[in-house]
Amino acid sequence: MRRGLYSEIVKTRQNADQADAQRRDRSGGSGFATDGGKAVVDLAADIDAAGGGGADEDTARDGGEVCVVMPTYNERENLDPTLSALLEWNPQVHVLVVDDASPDGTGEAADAMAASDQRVYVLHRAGKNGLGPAYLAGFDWALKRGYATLCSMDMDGSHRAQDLHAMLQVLRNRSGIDLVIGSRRVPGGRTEGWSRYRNWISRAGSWYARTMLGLGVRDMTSGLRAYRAGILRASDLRSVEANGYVFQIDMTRRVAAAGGGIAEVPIVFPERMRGRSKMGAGIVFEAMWRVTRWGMRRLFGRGWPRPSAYERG
Ligand SMILES: Nc1nc2c(ncn2[C@@H]2O[C@H](COP(=O)(O)OP(=O)(O)O)[C@@H](O)[C@H]2O)c(=O)[nH]1
Ligand SMILES: [Mg+2]
Repeated sequence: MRRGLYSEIVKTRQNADQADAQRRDRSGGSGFATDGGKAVVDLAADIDAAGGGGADEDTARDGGEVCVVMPTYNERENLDPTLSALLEWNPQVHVLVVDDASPDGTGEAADAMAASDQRVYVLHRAGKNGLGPAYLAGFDWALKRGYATLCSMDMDGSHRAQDLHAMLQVLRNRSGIDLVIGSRRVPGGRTEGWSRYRNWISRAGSWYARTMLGLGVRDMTSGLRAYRAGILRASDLRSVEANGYVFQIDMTRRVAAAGGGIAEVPIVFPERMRGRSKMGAGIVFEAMWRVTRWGMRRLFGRGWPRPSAYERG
């Protein structure tokens, strides 16, 4: 078992200071500890194969229950290695590739994989329309088909199959958890191949979102996640407007607002090896203004700016 694995369970409105205090209280042993009714859990006991060999018998219990939604835009060369590793570590999951008519033929390559592997499905969309809408279309597809667990994962090699395996074990073993976030920002989690500057920007962004939204989650923008279907159904996805990676922040606050329990499990996040990032200045700007707007509304009341349908409801 990997040492030092831990996570925090973050309940609605628990703030970052409380989470820090709780983490200090915990003396580093495994098992379960509580502080003032708010649970802080060492999840190492739930993760028995992370960092080890391939899939174990636990994954067999996923049995067609889990759908991993993977948005793609120009990821043809990443498709085969990423899906192979995913299905080797998690042989019972199903995968939905959501492709926005990639010019490099990712969609056709995914179709070919779907034809030879019954666990793989492809959703074709008309054109590049952003990460948020791609995830929403994928979640809608999977919820309609009755999957109990829906995951999100990038197709660029930055999200490791073994980390998802560990996260699914936590979701399966902890009944109070509705969302498991693969986190670069809890002990044991890290990025690889990032400059100090990029790490700083990423940390500052998560700190800003955490503070503005009053949530204790350390890695707000991570896209490697596992949700229980029920919490997604309770989170009114129709009103989501977020387009870029701020989608992940929006989903975090919606799960918290719906009363969902959130756990962060450490992951290693290597830089993509092939292809190009689609992140640009517009996506960063969108994250800034949306988080600021949500935070202002939280801090100064529901009247300003005008609430969206979701927030009114
Ligand atoms: N369907 C779809 N997928 C996208 C879009 N933008 C990014 N992706 C995919 O989302 C994942 C993360 O994107 P990436 O460019 O790596 O973002 P970064 O990790 O923030 O640099 C990758 O699998 C991309 O192919 C989009 O507009 N539509
Ligand atoms: Mg990436």
